[in-house]
Amino acid sequence: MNASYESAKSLYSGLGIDTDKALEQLRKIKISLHCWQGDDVGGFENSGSLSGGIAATGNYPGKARNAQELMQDLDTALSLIPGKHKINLHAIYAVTDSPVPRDELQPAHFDAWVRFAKERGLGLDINPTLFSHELAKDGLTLSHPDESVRRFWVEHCKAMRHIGAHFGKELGQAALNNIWIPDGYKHVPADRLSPRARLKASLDEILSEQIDTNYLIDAVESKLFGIGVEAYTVGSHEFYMNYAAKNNCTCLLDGGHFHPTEEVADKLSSMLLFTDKVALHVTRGIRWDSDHVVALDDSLREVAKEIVAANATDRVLIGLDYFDASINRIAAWVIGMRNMQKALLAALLTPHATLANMQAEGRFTQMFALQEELKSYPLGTVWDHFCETEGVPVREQWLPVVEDYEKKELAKR
Ligand code: RNT
Ligand code: ZN
Repeated sequence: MNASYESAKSLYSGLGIDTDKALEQLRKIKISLHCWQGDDVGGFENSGSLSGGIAATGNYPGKARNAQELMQDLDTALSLIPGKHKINLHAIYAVTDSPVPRDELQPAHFDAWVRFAKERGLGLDINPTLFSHELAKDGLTLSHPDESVRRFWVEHCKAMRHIGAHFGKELGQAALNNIWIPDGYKHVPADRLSPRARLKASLDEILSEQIDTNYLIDAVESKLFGIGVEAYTVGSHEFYMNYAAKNNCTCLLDGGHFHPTEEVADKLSSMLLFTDKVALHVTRGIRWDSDHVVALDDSLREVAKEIVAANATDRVLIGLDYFDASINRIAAWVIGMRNMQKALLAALLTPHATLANMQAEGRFTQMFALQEELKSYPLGTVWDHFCETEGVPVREQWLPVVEDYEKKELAKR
C-alpha cells in the first residue's frame, strides 16, 4: 500500500471513517451507463433525425455507426472505469438484420447485447423509444388523441417490458425499464386534463401484466419542458409521482428535468420514505439543455450524499443520461462515470452520523465548519488507490488511452 494512501486513511480514521470499508461499499454500487452517448442517440434503425424535444449538439468526429462500433467503444470506456456496471439500452439499439417495427420487437432482437453483457459480467437496462419515429412526429405518443397512434406506442412499451424481463432472467439481475415520453405542447393548452387522462390509461394498460420484480423494475420519468414543447408537458413530475405511488412502480428523477434552482438531491428523502425504489438519470442541466456531461459539482455531490446518508445505495438505481457530440464520446462516458463514482466516494467518506448529531443538537457552527473542512480532505488519494486496486488508470492517465483509440479507431470512421 502506498504512503499517501496510508496517510489519507489515517486522516479519515480521525473522523471515524474506514476508507477500506468505504471502497468495499463503492465497489458494490452499479451505475447504468447509457449507450446513447456513444452515437448521439442515433440508434440502429436509421430512423432519421432525433426528435422528441431533445438534441445532441456538436459534430465531434468518430461516432459509432453500428452495433459493433458502439460495443467496441463501450469496451474502451469500460476499461477505464473501475467496477462492474450495467449498460442502459434503448429500443432503437436492437441489433437486427432488417428494421423491425417497434411494436414487434422481441427479446431475440437483443441477443447481441445479452451476449455482450454476459461475456463481461454486466447488467442491462432498457427504455422504450417513443421519439425519432414517424408516429411521434407531432410530438405525441402515449397521450395521443388518435387511438391507433396511442395503441402503437402502448404495444411498443409492452414489448419492451418483455425484453427487459428477458435481460433480468438471462443476467440474474433486474433490468430497469424506464418509460419517458416527449408528449407536450408548444402552445398553452386549452385542455390539460385529457392528455394526462390518456397517458394514465396507457400506463395502466402497459403495466397491467404482472412481471416478477426480480427480473423487471418499471419506472416512469418526468420532465418539465422540451424544445418545442415549452408550454405543457403531459408527463410532469406531479403526474408521475402520484402515478408511481398509487401503482407501485418506480419514479425516475432526471436531474435536468426540474426548475433551475430545484435539486433532485432534496427530493430523495421525501420519496424514499414512501417507496421502495427511486431511479435516477444523472445529468447536468444548463439553461435549455438538460443533458450536459456530468461534472463533479455540488449538485452531484448532494445527490450522492443523500443516497449514502439514507443508507439507500441498493434502493436508488443510478443511471447516467446525457449526450454531448462536441467532445470525444468515449471520454464523455468515462468522465461522467468516474465523476459519479467520485461523488459516491466523497459521500462514503463523510461522517454522516457526526454531522447529523450536530444538526440535531443545533450546533450549526460546528456542522458547517466540518462540512467545509471535509471538502479539502484527501478524497483524490483514496480515489487513486481505488483505481489502482481495480486495475484502471489512475488520475488523468486514462486520457492517453482514449486519445490513442481516437487515432487508431475513431479517425477511420
Ligand atoms: C429526455 C429524457 C430521456 C432521454 C433518454 C434518451 O429528456 O431525459 O431519458 O434522455 O431516454
Ligand atoms: Zn433522462
